[in-house]
Amino acid sequence: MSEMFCFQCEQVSNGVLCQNSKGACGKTADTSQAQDDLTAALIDLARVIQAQNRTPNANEVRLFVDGSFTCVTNVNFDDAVVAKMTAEVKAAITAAGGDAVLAGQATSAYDLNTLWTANEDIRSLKSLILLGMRGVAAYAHHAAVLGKNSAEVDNYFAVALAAIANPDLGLDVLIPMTMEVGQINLKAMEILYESNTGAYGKPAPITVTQTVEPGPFIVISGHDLHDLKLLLEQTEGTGVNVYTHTEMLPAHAYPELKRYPQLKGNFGTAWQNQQKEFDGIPAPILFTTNCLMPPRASYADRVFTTSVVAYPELSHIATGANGEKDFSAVIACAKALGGYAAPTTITGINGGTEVTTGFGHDAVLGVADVVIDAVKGGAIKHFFLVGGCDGAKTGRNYFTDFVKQAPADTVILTLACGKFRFNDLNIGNIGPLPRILDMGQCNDAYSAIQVALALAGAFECGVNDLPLSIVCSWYEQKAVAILLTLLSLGIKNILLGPSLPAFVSPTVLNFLVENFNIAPISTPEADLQKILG
Ligand code: SF4
Ligand code: SF3
Repeated sequence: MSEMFCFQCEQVSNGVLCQNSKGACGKTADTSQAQDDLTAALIDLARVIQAQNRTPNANEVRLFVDGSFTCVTNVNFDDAVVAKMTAEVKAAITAAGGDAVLAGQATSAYDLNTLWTANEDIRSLKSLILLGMRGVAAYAHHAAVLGKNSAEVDNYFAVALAAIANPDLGLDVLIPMTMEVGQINLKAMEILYESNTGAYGKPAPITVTQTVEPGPFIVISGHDLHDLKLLLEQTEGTGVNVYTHTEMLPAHAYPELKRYPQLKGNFGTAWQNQQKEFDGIPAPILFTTNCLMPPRASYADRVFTTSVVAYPELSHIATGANGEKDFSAVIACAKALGGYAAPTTITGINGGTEVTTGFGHDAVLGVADVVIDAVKGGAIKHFFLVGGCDGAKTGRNYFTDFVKQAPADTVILTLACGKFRFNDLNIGNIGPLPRILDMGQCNDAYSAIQVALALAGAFECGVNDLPLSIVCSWYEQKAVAILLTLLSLGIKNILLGPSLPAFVSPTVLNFLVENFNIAPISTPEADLQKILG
C-alpha cells in the first residue's frame, strides 16, 4: 500500500508517482498527508462559499492563496506549519456557518483520496486545475504583499477548488475549466507585473557578476522582490552585501532595487545545485519562496526561511501584522560568518562569470523598430522562447545544447530558472541586440506574451504564424499554470520537456496534441530541424 500520493512535479519517482515514505524532493509522507489535508480543507471552504452563492472575503482569499502556495513543490516541508494553516481554514469554515452547509451535502468533508482514485481522465483534468491554481496562488501571493489583487483571480479559487469535489463534472466541463485556469493565471501574472513595476520601476538590461566580494554577505533566493527590498533597506550601511540566487536574479534590473550599492551580484546557478553550491558557505541564505531543498548539515544552521516557506528546525523570519519583517538575525549571522577572505566566483554551468537580465517587454519593445527591421531584413530568422523551470535530470542538458546549436541568426528569449542552463554563454549579438534575452522570472512569461502579441500586431499575423517557437522546461506547478495560459491563448506547437507530466492521462494528452500540437522534446538537432526546416 502506498504511504503517500504525489505526482505534481517533474521530479516524480519513476516518472509516475511518489508513494513511499519520502518523495524525490525530500517531502515526507507525513508532510504530503498534511498538504492533502490542507487542500481538502480549502476545497471544503470553496464548497461552502459556492453553496452560499457569494465571493470569498479577504481572510478566505488569503487562506486560498497562501494555503495553495504552501503546497507548491519545494516550498514547505514542515507538517506542523501546514497543520496550523489547515486549522485556520477549518476555523474560517466555522466562522462562515459552513459546518452546517457541509453537513447538508452528500460528502461533509472532502477526502483528497477521492481525487487520487478517480477515473484517470477526471483525475488528470482535476489535477491540472488544482495544480494550475497552486501556480496562480504563488503569483497572487507576490502581488498581495505589494497591496494588489484581482477579484477575478480571488473569486476563481472558490470556483476551481469546489469543482475538484464535484462528482458530476465530466470532460465537457473540466477541459474548458483548464483553459479558464490559464486565463486566470494570465490575469495573476499581469497584476504581478503591475505590482512589481509599480513598486520598483520597469526593468532595464543589466550585466550581473557571479563573483562574491570579500566580507560578510547574504544570499537571497526565491521570487519575492518585496522581501529583497526589505532586506536591502535593513542591510544599508551595515557592511553586509547581498547576492541574488536563482529566480531572484532579475531583481538586479529594477531601478528601485539596483540603486542599493550593497546589491552586488548573483550567487550560483539554479535551485537543484544548491546543496553543492551552499556546502560550507560562509554566509546565510534567505529563502523567500521555492525552491528550497533539504539542507545539508554543512550549512543548515545558516538557512533562514520566511513567508510560506518552512522546513523543520530552520530559522523562520515571521511576518508582522503590517507585513513588516525583522532580518536582524540574518544580518547578524552574515557578520558572524564573515564571508569569503578573497573574491570568489561561483561560475555558471558553462564556466561563465557573469550573466545578463532585464530584457522584459518594456526593454524589448523599446527597441521594437530595430527588432522588426532585423526580422524584415533577414538578420533575425527566428525567435525561440527557451525557458521555464530547471531541475536535476541529466536530460535537461537538452536546453543548453539547443541554445548552443541554435543558428547565429536566431534570438533566444528566456525566463525563469531554466535559463541557468545557458545564461552564462556568450553567443553573440545580432546588431545591438544580444542573442540571449533574459525576460525575468517565470511570472514574466507575461512579458514574453506581450512581445509575441506586439510582433503579431506589427506583422499583421497571428502569434502561431510568427517565426517564434516555444521550448518549455517544466518542474513545478507555476509552470503548469503558465502552460495552461499559453494554451488558453491558442498558442500551438509548444515543445515540452524534459518529460511530460505524470498527471496528464493519455486521453488528455491526445486532446492537447490534437488541439495544440504540443509535443515532447526529442533531440536539439531533430527539434531544430523540425522547426527551421
Ligand atoms: Fe514527488 Fe514532486 Fe511530489 Fe516531491 S513534489 S513528492 S518530488 S511528485
Ligand atoms: Fe525555478 Fe523552483 Fe520553477 Fe519561477 S525556482 S521557476 S523551479
